[in-house]
Amino acid sequence: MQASGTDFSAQSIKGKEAVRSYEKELAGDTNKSVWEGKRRFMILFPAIDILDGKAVRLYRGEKDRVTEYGDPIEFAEKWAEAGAQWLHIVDLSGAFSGKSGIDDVISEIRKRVDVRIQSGGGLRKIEDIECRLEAGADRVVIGTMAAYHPDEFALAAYKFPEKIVAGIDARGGMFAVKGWTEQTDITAVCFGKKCKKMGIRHALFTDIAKDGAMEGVNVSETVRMQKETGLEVIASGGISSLADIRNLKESGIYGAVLGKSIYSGAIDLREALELASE
Ligand code: AMZ
Repeated sequence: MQASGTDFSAQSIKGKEAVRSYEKELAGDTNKSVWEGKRRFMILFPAIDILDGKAVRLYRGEKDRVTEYGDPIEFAEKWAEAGAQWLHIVDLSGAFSGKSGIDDVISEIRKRVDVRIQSGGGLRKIEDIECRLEAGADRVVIGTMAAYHPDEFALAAYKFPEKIVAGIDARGGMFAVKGWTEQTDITAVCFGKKCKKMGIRHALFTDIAKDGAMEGVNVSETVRMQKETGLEVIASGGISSLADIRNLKESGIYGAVLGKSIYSGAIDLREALELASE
């Protein structure tokens, strides 16, 4: 896909520098609570969820309620051209099967697009994490491994504290795993607190009931997660309007994943990025 408009690329470079210096600033002061300072902007993560090689959206994470959109690499180019600084790339096949399988797609995106990548789904061993990072991911999202292989997860957190994003997927407040087909008996907040103690700084918080439903984001639970755990939380699931983005930003939330809203056209990514970086 071709870039559309030179003005925007200038804006995009400026945006990139701003995100990087802001992140550096935060990284240099890890003990400072995110609530102590006013957040200047929120990072938006366009999502590319990959099922059987195609970019898709699921309704509430259900494998059978799928909408196909096309080639993941084309969407990576499209979202980067709109000015995204980060992509959120999920291996849904991997999340269901437990086998990591999109490293080649990540390398290809890395080659073609100047964008940072956060990626998860099916990363169940330290070697899976290492391969995804080597393929070009900047951060990896880990959920199931924390529940099933807690020692290995703790080791991963020790080795890559800045690169691990805690994948906190919640159904009815409880941590859900294995493509959201299994429920653990640990609360989402409790899991988040454990991750914070292990030195992890970022979390992706998904309210499963909202995901792909286009009914709005669960702002109060996202805020509670960020406040109670001290993690930098990325909201995911249900964001369907610019008002959702404004609410999250005004609540001091670190980031937000945009899925169905940008695929369906309900949100224009450029407008959303502008709003998030105002
Ligand atoms: O939609 C789903 N059913 C789904 C999904 N989007 N299941 C898992 N995931 C995502 C999580 C997280 O980013 O939001 O996969 C990642 C966790 O994968 P794993 O394999 O570490 O539990």
